[in-house]
Amino acid sequence: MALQLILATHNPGKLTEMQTILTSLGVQVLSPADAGVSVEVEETGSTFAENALLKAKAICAAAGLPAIGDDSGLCVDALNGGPGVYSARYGGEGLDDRGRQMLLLDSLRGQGTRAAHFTCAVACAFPNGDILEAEGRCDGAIAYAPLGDSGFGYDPVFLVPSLGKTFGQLSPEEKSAISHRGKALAAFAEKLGTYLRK
Ligand code: ITT
Repeated sequence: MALQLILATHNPGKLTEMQTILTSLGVQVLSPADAGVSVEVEETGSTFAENALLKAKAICAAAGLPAIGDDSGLCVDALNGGPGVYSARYGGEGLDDRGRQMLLLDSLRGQGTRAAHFTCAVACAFPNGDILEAEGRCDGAIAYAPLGDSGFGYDPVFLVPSLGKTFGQLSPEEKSAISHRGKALAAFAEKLGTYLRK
């Protein structure tokens, strides 16, 4: 029987991407709602990896099943790596995705560099205490205006220079082939394969 993993996230955009990628790798995935758990995890870590592990451990403990957490964000060179681990909270509670995109564009006005990268850390916690972790990164630049309406979060303002398109202009398959999340989950799948063969 395929391994069952709970996706420890409340973000519908992430959930869809993780579901598609992990299902294609042969993992059977459940949302926290499918597993009958709802846990609010305080993201107190100072790194993506620490926060991913906090989410995975909390859901695993609540459900008694293996759980995988994703902590990710956009790191902008001209903002000294920010908003980074604070990407979801950039600009405060009152902003939606488009509000955060516009704030980012405003804060880069007049800056010499628009270089940026996305990072994604995933951590999988098993009920026996075992942990598997992986990370992925995607380099790019911040566009001058939002383009495209695919994806979620900062996708419309994240430009992939080699494609001349933003993540918001890519299909889910095109994004996952090069994205931070696609890379982190591919690295995770390799580790999971080795772990399950042991
Ligand atoms: P969970 O903690 O419930 O998983 P969250 O949205 O709070 O959901 P994070 O703390 O990891 O998750 O914040 C990540 C933020 O970074 C997310 O809300 C987006 O704004 C942004 N982000 C991460 N991956 C992204 C992607 O692939 N495309 C666009 N924006 C992304």
